[in-house]
Amino acid sequence: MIIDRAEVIVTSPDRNFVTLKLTTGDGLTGLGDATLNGRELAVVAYLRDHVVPLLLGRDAGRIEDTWQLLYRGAYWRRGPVTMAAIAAVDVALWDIKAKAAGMPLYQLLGGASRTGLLAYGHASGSDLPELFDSVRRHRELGYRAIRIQTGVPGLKVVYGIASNGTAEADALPVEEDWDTRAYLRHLPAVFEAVRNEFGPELPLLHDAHHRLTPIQAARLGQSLEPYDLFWLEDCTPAENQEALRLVRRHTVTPLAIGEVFNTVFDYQQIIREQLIDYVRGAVTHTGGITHLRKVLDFAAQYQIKSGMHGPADISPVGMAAALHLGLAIHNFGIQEYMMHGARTDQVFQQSFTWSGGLLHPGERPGIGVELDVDEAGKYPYVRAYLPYNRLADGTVHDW
Ligand code: CS2
Ligand code: MG
Repeated sequence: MIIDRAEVIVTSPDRNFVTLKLTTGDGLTGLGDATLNGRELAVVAYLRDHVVPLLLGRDAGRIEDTWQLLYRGAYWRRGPVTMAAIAAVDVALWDIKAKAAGMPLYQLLGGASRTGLLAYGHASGSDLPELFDSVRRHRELGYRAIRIQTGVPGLKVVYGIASNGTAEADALPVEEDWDTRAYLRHLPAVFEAVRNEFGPELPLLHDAHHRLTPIQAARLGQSLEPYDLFWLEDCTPAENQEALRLVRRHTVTPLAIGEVFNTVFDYQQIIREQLIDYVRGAVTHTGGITHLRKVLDFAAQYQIKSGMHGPADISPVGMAAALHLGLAIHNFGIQEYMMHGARTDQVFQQSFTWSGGLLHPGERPGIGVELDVDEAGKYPYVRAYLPYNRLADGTVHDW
């Protein structure tokens, strides 16, 4: 099982995806997702220029050793670009190992701890009727848990609508507007209306997307308590971990954090002090199966569960890796699941199933995803950025 080919494939069927494909001398292939939304080509360069030369000739079976070599051997540690590249190598190696064993990856990770993974989707609308329609559509699609995002009176856009970025060759980031006080006034009434319409059973989630100060987050968590949220996500910018102590003192609304984290070190304080309830890390952005598993095992000691990031900018390869890990661990909480577009599903042939609101990675050996290189070649990279926010006075704000 010597690695003798490593290709970095960039394709943009519905949006940009970066995939690492490793091939061994005996013909086994493994895929890893290296997509970093809006910064895709930085990971491509890191892989092609710095990582691929280290992989050729190595034993594909030595997953932990390869991980440590790429992490420690670089000297410059952590960071989203590095960790996305390491994640892609790691998942590709697990894919190869599981194929060599003739097993779906979750079996190598310890076997299934459940029959399927509860998943949530994104409902959004600029006003209540639009939001209710979106919730109903998600329920028709089978979702048994739903994230609620809504327009705020006076603001131009609704955060939470999936976008593929601006698909023009010379695209620049879109500017959005933000007003925290208007948002805090508006949101509790939205959740009250959703609860009245859809009843007490439906698990509801909300993402504040790093926009609040600690005291604003504390107030929001408190004001949403009557509506029994499954979680409030990214209530404050995650860099300031101590901020969560203040939030926790004031609210029992469960908190989810971590989609922009890359390593266990980012979680050290918030797990040890039990400042969160769900770990939002994605396999793709947290150093792969090898590293995210360590984060989740650490979290398990504190009854903190997984809530892996699963937006459409994580490719089907990254999603498949998440499903195998989520099926195997004991402390699975929920999986975010936004369906990919039809072109993406043609480029990436997948084995996962979606039934009764539950995801399952399927029984194909490996992670269960194959990349159709000819299809991928039809969709070249398109420059695309995430949007950013400005307040009414022009100040740049967290998006
Ligand atoms: C969001 C994401 O899914 C989520 O919770 O926060 O849509 C996020 O904005 C994007 O994945 C960024 O790439
Ligand atoms: Mg989020």
